[in-house]
Amino acid sequence: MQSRRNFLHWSVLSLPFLSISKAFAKTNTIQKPIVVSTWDSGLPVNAVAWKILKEPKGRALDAVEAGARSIEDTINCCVGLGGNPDRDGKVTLDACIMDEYANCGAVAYLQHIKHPISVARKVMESTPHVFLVGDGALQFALANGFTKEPDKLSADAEQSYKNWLKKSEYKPVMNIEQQQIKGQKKAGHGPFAPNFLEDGSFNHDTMGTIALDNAGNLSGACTTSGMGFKMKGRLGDSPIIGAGLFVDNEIGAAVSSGQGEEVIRIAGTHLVVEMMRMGKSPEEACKAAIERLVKINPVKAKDFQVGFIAINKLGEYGAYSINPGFSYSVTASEDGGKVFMATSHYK
Ligand code: SD4
Repeated sequence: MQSRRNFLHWSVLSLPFLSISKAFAKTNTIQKPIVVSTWDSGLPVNAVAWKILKEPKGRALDAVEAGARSIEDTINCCVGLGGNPDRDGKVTLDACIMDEYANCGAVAYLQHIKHPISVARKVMESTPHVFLVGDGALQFALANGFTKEPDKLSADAEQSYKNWLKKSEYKPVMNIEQQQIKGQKKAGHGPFAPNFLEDGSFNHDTMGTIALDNAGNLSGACTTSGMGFKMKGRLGDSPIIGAGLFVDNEIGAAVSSGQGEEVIRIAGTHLVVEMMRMGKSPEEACKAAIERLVKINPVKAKDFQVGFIAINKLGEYGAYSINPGFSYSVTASEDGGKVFMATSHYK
């Protein structure tokens, strides 16, 4: 591992293939540490990650896991046990994590466990596998000291599910802008605000976090309860390495949020990282992946949302989405971080 590290170190110093923004080119500095998360609800997640990242030896992997755990603890429509259930009323969780050595771990269709991201890390670190699902993932979690939580919906999720049952129609609602147009209450895009809409519909709010630490290493985490009212057994992109999350320590990291089926179709985050490898900036790389999606499905793309965020080895970051409304949070100093709106393909 040591020799790979050295190689990575030198490959960063001689990065002619990465497009370096003017600011960075001028000072020749690398912006690190830095953490970037999906949505504005990512700001408090970043704050948790930052506590680790600001330490000289703070590791990006620990930071992104801690951030993900913090939102799994909250009631949020799309992350953790407080999230929306599937159409049978069961909350099933998906998560994955990836480190600087291309180690990765994932769980999906996991029930009763508060911190799927930590189970994913345990899969990564103590099994010969990458991905455990369903009962097997639960069994593994319990055998490794995770507590089985009761099968109970949060109050918000229960209300949301009851409303949804009135029509029982699977219809993902795009994020904030459309909802505001419809005159519904603004979805919970404040830090940790619940994310349910009055009519029982829901918002995209998977938490994806990518970070570059002081040692110049990248890691990422992605955690979600998936699309609310999904079919039993459905997985989205979030737990799939290369779809919901991808990290290549030589190049960069990317994570997605939105309609998972569409992201899987293009191996979305892998594509973003490969675009950065070819010389695109993080935003250009996210844009290229979004354009791929739109090209595949120009008619339907107006009606669904996908957003990517990315960082590269220089700590440059960027995002892009299909439709307006995809926000992301960036923290690179003690100042508490900033929320940005991603540029979108459709305006
Ligand atoms: C999924 N990508 O399950 C997730 C959902 C999501 O914000 O991102 N919600 O398809």
